Amino acid sequence: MKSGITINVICTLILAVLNLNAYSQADESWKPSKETLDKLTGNQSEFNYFEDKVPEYKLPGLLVTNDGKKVDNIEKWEKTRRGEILELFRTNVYGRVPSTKYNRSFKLINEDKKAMNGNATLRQVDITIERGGRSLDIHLTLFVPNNAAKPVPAFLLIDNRGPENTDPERKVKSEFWPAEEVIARGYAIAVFSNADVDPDNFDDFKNGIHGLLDNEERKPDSWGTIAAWAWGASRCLDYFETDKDIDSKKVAVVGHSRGGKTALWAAAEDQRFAMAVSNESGCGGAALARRKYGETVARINNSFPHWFCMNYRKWSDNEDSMPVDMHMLMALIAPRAVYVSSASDDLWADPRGSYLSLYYSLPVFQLYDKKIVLSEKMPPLNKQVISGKTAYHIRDGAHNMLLRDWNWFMDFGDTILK
Ligand code: GTR
Repeated sequence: MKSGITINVICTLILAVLNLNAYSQADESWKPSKETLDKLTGNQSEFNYFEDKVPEYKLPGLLVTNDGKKVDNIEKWEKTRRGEILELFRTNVYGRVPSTKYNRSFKLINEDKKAMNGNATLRQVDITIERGGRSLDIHLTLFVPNNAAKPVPAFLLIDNRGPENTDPERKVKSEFWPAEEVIARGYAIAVFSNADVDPDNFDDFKNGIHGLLDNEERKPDSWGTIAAWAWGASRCLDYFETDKDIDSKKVAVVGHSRGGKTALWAAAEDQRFAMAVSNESGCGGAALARRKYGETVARINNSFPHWFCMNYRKWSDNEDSMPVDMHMLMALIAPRAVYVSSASDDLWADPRGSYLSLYYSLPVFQLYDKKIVLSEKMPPLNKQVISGKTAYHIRDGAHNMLLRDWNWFMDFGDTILK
């Protein structure tokens, strides 16, 4: 009898320990698996993927003006520092949109009030940008839920993958733009192709919107292709302002990878966006440049010479002299909402550096809401972290944007946009 009790107690203890382990393992801070590291570093990669090889760095001050004055309230942030940082990003990273005048018009090309088996209304709208007899069309596809009180909040995807992910007829479905699932949760979902605004190749800025709006010779701070795509997202928002079914004050701009870099810049430049979602955006997006982990500034300038302004090349192998780092880009979105997400195998995009960028931007979010706090520790795998207007997750798996990511975006959206 006695030994029965002892065995019971031992079993209970073992179970408790196992349980504890299961719990603590699930909640452990994410770090790259050995397998992933081996795969990436097997051939002696020229890029760093090891946390202990990240150099020491000092981030530029968020809350000190260019002439050294302390910024300790919302007024000083909004009147002085925010504008300074925005200018620093225009000059040194993405470039400046020209002030060229143009005409903009919207044309409803197709409407189907019984799309998605009657669950949604489809609208296809051409946004025409015209100047001096030449023009360019941004083709916007929009689904609005039929069974939801209007106006509804919306997710707008900057699509960098191609039309097979965004079929308006819904014959082909893709998790990259999971329209049915977003509609089921009471949001409108929209998309435009980045290539409509500017083709994703280096042609000396002759084609796309650059060819239409650039006047003079290009300058070191003339807009690059990411700035052009971000500008395109704002033109879609112009349309939403005219569509009575859409709550244009509650639009989240979403992007993956190069699109994720663009989503952050779009929300920084255009304060009408209520939220930015930056999925696996990495270098030139969410990831802190000074960590030099995965993709570097030199590498991105070499591989994609059209994405940034020419001044950005000054920071190739010279990240520590750059007057900004990406925590300042996050801060430009405050007090609006920002979602950063990563994938566990996608070390190229530096998950840790992307999270830290959000973390180091918090002093600005906290000017508006002291209750916003995140731990400096990396969040666990597959567990969303939300604090006020900031959110993060790291999903297991490869570089991609999946329904699982979207579900987390919408969970956060429910706390911000509804
Ligand atoms: C990669 C690039 C990344 C990222 C990615 C993508 O080749 O190095 O910065 O933007 O493309 O957009 O899929």
